[in-house]
Amino acid sequence: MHELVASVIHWGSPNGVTQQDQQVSKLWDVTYYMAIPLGAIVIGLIIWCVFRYRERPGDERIPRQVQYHIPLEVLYTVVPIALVVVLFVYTYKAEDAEDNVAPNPALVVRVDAFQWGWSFVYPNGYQVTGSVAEEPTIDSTNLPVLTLPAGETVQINLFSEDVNHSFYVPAFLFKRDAIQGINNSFDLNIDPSVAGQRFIGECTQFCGTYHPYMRFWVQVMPKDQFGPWLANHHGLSVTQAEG
Ligand SMILES: [Cu+2]
Repeated sequence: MHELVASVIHWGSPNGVTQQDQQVSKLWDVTYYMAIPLGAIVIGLIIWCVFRYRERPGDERIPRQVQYHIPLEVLYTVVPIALVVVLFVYTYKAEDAEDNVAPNPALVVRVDAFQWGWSFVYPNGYQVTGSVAEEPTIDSTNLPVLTLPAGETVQINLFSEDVNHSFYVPAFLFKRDAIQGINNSFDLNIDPSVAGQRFIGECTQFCGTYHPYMRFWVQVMPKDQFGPWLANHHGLSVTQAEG
């Protein structure tokens, strides 16, 4: 409950935990800093006009008709264009930060989305597959776990085995669609300060009956522990039912 309250009173964008999401966070902030004064001006003008220029009893004059007020027209053309340009620049920067994959990632993980679950495959053959149980429950915490190191470049190669799904981790301020036949790649550099924590992930493309249960955990591991941990799981295959 206190998390819900904190998220409501928190100012600005939620805090992301990856290097890539910094630009997304900035875009979010800029949008709010522009939208709030703009909304205040528009709503303020409406309220002012409604009261100041309302029709009074017995007053049937038509108000003064204004046409071709050049300064006003320039203002309401230039201001929106400027706002859109600013949003475009920040959007471009955010997209760019997410889409640029580093040439030499420290780790590459293949992620397959399917109806209904996830499979995570590591370069040494370690594979985690979690699928929704016969009778899933939304409260389940028994979800497939994607374990990732903090402080290193991790490349995710995202695939779908059937219909369209979407890989979404709210704490990364980022999601990407998983589309059959397409390899969508992206990088994650998770902040070392969140090592040891886990974050919920979910599918955000409606993909059929059990779509809402298609969730997973991202477990963040300190960089030095990750290597030995992964070596320990060499060639292992873990299957679990969630729910
Ligand atoms: Cu899905």
